[in-house]
Amino acid sequence: MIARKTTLALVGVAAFAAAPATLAAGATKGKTRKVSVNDNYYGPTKLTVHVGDTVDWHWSDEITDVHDVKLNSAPKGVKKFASDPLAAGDDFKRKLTKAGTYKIICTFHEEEMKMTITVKKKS
Ligand SMILES: [Cu+2]
Repeated sequence: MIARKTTLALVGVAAFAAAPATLAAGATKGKTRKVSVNDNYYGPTKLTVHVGDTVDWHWSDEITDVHDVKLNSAPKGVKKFASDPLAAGDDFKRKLTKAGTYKIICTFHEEEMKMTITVKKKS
């Protein structure tokens, strides 16, 4: 168990060292979870992450329509966010720092294009 922890710590240090200086601050903890933005759906539509993780929405190269990412409902105290309308190849990232349920919609296709993110406390 101790050996495993040491290995993980070393991996963390290596990742930190490899990160560009602009990303280093605040990037030491938490994972980045990718979500693809497609023509009228997010993939996946349900995602579970941990407090401190970053969600990286990536607009797929194949899309032909414009989409956005809007935080429609969130745990109390979380500031709402919204991306600009973006197109193929773009990214929008947000670090989620409070546990709870986050509901995301695309304002252009809000009837069909939505997702739910569950943010869990670290155990
Ligand atoms: Cu959309």
